[in-house]
Amino acid sequence: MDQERFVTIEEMEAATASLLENGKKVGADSWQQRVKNQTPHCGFGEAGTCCRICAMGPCRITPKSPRGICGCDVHGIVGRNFLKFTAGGAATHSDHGREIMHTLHQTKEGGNYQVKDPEKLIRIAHEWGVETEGKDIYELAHEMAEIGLMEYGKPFGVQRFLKRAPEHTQELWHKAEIEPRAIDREVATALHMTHMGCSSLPEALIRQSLRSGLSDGWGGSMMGTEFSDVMFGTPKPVDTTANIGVMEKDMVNIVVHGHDPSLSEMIVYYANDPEMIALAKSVGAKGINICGVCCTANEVAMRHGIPMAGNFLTQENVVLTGACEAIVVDVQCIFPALGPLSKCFHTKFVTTSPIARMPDSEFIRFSADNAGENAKSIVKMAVENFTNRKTDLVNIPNQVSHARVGYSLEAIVKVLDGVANSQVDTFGTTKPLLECVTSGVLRGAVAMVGCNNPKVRPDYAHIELMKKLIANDIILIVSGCSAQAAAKAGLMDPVHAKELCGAGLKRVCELANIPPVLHMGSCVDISRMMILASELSKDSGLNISQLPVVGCAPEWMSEKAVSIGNYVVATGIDTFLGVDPYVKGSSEICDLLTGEHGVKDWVEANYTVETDIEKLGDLMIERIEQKRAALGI
Ligand code: MSK
Repeated sequence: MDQERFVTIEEMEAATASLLENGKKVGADSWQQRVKNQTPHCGFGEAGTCCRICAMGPCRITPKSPRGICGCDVHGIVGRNFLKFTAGGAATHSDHGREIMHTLHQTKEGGNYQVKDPEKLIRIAHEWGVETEGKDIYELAHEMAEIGLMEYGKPFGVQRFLKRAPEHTQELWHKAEIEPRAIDREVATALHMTHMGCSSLPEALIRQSLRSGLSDGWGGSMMGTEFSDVMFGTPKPVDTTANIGVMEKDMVNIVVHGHDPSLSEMIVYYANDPEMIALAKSVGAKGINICGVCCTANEVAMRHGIPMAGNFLTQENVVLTGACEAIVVDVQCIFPALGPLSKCFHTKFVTTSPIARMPDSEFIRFSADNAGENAKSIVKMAVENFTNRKTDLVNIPNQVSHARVGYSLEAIVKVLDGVANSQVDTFGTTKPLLECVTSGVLRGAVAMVGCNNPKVRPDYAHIELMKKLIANDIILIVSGCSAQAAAKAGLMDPVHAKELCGAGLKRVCELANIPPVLHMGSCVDISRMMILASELSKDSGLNISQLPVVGCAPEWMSEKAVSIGNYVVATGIDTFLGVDPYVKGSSEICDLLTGEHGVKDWVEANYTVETDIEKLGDLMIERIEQKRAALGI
């Protein structure tokens, strides 16, 4: 396969168009068609002004009917909807983290799951005040898993990881009464508050939205990230490839999709099993090719250099190639459409989690106990399915970009500082990065995250904003489907992407041998960004809100993204959205989230919503320059 320097949006769209043609041959449905069927969307839903939390309604707010049957006004209704949305996202990320803790509890020497980064485990144990001396590493892992699981339901106190934040941030949280307590409690409290007859005061609903978001970012997600590193290894820079052309015509293609690395790690392991490779050859394939979609792609790319076939809105494309023997999924962001779509081809659609059951799939329940056995049987099923492939339906667009991924916090500090990753009790220092920013070589940083959304031309906002920002010497730290958009376009290519940068960022890329867009991982790994911001604050003596750093989710779509937005803002980072979070029906909620005297008074940061992508980029640059001017740099 030829690797291309840069792939344009138009080229990607042409590839998708040719895949949709493939689909037409077999009568396949597509999200593009379903968007047409669903348009126009319900105006009440879009404005957040429909209330269906009790059975007296649904109530819809109009100038003629300004209150629901219970008397709740539009601000209470929009605020409750926003909080429920947040709670859904926080529950989802945090449950992912919980699963990781259960897997950690099952680790054993020589078992399916092992401790691959004992130094990190020991470092966190010291942070949590757990004695490590004289303990077997697995004894320690199990003890830490139990303590971590208690964070979900402990009756008293606040989240352990909050202490990682600068003292000033902790004080703001305390003063605003938004410190998250037990992780599950913040989700339960949110659902209690939004029950009929409880909270309808906008300020109270938004405070709990921040608190529930914080329970995710500084609780469940952080747990998921940190202990995935402990079990599967802390990511280090590794070279890989991205875009639909990573699928191989002559190989068995297994696509892993979802979020929890506990599944994908085992699939990757068994795809390398000599017995499975021999089986693949015996059915006429050259071997087994694993590639990823969505955050699972990020997880296995960062740890094993597994190619990334696509992101959220290209998940159907992998099946449309006609060359996908199996698409194996766990949880979150999986289109139920994959079931009927797979039936149009020879593809096996394999679901593995009781959390994400779907029609038209083969369900192979995956757990830490049976992980090895079941992963092997899934790989075997895919290999045996190769002979069912219809060669006249195979269409793999030749689009592949080179990408360097794997910039965990530890890796960023190391590449920019030369600090060895072997230090047990510290991350090293972010001072070299700060010096680049203070001197103006870099103007600042943008943390770009989140999904695709058909409301935005897919990947366009991610890619065009990134190009604009790097041309202005602003470094990008990215995760989730935003990361794959960058990788597909060639913006993580360490050799060529620097050509798109301003002179300062180009120099940094050359000196550190990094791409200008740093891949920091999956959705839960936005917690890594929170720790990076905290370290920058501590190393500089500045508050997080003073740093020339902003967050951005230009194409977001999920409840998780709203939870993320809330914890990023609550951490003191101004956040820019390209899609409205169903709040425009309430001026009071909009003022609280985006005004000068709402959340900004509590946590020193707020939201900006701008659907014009060009303007969104200008606003981010303007905000970064304002922060620089305020610091006199
Ligand atoms: S997978 S939440 S579409 S980033 Fe994490 Fe992508 Fe958004 Fe899912």
